Amino acid sequence: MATENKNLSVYDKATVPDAGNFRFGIVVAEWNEKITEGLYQGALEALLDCGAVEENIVRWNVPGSFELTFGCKKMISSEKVDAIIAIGSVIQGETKHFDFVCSAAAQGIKDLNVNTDTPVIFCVLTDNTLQQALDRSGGKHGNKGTEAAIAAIKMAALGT
Ligand code: DLZ
Repeated sequence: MATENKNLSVYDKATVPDAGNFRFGIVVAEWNEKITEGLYQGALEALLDCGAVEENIVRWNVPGSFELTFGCKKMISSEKVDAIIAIGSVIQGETKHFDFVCSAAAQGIKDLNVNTDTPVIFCVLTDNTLQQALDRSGGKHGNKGTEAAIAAIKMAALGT
């Protein structure tokens, strides 16, 4: 199904493992704060809806999406979490920064998934406009944070 036709907030709870036994990390980039806070709320609500306990959800902030990899890496080494959701929003501007930040975040998070035993979910919106980001962080296309939370629960449960 094409991304623009998919509502990111829709999930079938019957297919999601109980999140009650897991501890989750959420690393949130402060750039484009309105968007990343919307993503965070979507992720938090879905984790709680699927049985996660609030005390078992730890949140850290980092300045921008470029710093998500380091934030997640430090969280893996200092907090005992079963899965991490990396939240960011990169919006195309006038400069080539967009390409560098997107590719650094994607590559960095991919590397963590290859090199560590803690799954890190890529909840980074990469949009051309602010409106597209709003549409996917609690707007007309739902919330990518919700989708990321369901992925985090499924990955935490993998192999248990
Ligand atoms: C510098 C920058 C720019 C231009 N755009 C974004 C963005 O759209 N989203 C985002 O999360 N971060 C952006 N940043 C900041 C970088 O991620 C990073 O925080 C700085 O370059 C400092 O390393």
